[in-house]
Amino acid sequence: MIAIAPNEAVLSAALTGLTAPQKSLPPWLFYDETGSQLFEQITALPEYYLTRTERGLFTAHADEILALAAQGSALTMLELGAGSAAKTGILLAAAVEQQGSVLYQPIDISASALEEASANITANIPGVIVTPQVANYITEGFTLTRLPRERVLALYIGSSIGNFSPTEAVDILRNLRAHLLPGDTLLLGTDLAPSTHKPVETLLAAYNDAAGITAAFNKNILTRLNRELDAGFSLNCFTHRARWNAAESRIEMHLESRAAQQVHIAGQRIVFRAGETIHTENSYKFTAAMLASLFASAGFSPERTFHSTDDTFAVTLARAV
Ligand code: AVJ
Repeated sequence: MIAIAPNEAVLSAALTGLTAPQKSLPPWLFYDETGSQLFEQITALPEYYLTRTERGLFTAHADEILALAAQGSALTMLELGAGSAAKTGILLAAAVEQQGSVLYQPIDISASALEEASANITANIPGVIVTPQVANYITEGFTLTRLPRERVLALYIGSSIGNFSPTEAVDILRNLRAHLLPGDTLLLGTDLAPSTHKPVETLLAAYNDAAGITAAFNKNILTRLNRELDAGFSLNCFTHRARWNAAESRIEMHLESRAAQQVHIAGQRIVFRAGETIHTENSYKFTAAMLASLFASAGFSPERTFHSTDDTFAVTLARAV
């Protein structure tokens, strides 16, 4: 076998996370080619209501969202964590309808997902000019191209922001805000906290589907570390777990070690007790108060929130102030 120098970001994330008292891995590690494909499969699962609910909101309100964002100007669209950009097509098609053509600047950590997104959009929505950027928008930053007299509509949809703690989320939106001018807008998609009409069971099922796709998505992080860091995890020695953490208002995904075991990464021994977990993801679920505080802290003023008819998911248009 040929030794390939490991990706430094992957190695350092793995060592940092797996040597802490509560072992963890950052969720961006999910999105290698297989992980991005598994996530696409998740978005089509009956239990995973988030994607189809947000798509319904875009279908119902695209024109109103764009009119509010544009205020009579033309728009350019930036998207953080675009992935396959399947839902974005609805907004892009509406923008082409309104202004003839639109510059679309998707950013994603997965090159394969972005290539697919660009090819799909270019083929299916003439009038969209796509300028993809492969980047980890958290650690690397990104560039925004601004055309004369155009306003920017930044998309951060799919409840991607839910992966981050409240302070990290503020930092991400502040950093985005720094790229924008007053009058530009952010469209933020957020999954909502449990309520009388949204039982916790609905949330848990969305992260522990009957077909086992979410379990495969979670375990793929170990497959990736085996491949890229020669880690030697046995996948069947770990169980997928989804938990509701009410105090933090988040779903947590963990990989639970079924037995005492150890692996080695770059010469470092990682020891697991039976029942010990690797915390792989947080998925925050938002209340109105959480949303209000997030926007206020990041320099945005929310102008309109569109709730799904079942009130499980919301998209908010907020203006940079
Ligand atoms: C892409 C972060 C929005 O938290 O719902 C799906 C990722 N994890 N199933 C989410 C995910 C497990 C997803 N986000």
